[in-house]
Amino acid sequence: MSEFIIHSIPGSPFGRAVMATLEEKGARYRLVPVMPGTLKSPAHLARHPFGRIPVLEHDGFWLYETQAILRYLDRVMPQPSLTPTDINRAARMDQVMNINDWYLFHGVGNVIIFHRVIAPRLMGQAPDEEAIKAAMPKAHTVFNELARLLGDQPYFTGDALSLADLLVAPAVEFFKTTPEWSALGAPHANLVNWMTRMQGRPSMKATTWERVSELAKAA
Ligand SMILES: N[C@@H](CCC(=O)N[C@@H](CS)C(=O)NCC(=O)O)C(=O)O
Repeated sequence: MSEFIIHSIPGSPFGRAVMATLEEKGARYRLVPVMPGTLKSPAHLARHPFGRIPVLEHDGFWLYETQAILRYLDRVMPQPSLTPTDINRAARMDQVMNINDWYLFHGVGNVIIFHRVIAPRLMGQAPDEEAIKAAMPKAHTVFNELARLLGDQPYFTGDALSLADLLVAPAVEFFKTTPEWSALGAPHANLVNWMTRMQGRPSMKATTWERVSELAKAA
């Protein structure tokens, strides 16, 4: 199997989901770091016309959109499978992945995590407390719903890890580092235990911001 190349920026939860999936598959991959501030450059727009990350390159095949990338990886390397065979469980996986993209990221993660983690760390900016406060009602709905869907299962689709866990965990891990976690995540013991389970997986340990920054420096 030829090497997988990921164009991404250390710290991106979407990029981490791709790398964690590759780790779960035991695949050989290489990070090509995209420099922050160059997402709208002609060079990057040629890879991703919407100017985002991550982008996957494999055997001359180029692909962007994290869900499409994760499903591609699961098809091209079928073992271990990260998609349930049961139709209802597979539908649940798809649902959780869309909750990640539509509700956890848009208006919640891209506000709270941006202002609480990314802007202070990368741009030296103080958090915009008003923006964070305004995002909290939607954030509560998202975390309540994730906890409800997880229920008493070890993973979102049952006993086995799926692409849903790998997409959501990098985003939720960021929340754990914020003061908002005490209101959003901590009240849900099942979500807390799931996060601990995910953070204990070698795939997550191999793709922390620090580890991916080291890969970027070595590239
Ligand atoms: N729908 C895209 C979303 C990717 C995305 O928004 N990535 C963020 C980084 S985590 C990004 O590129 N942000 C740049 C920007 O908003 O300009 C996917 O699933 O890949």
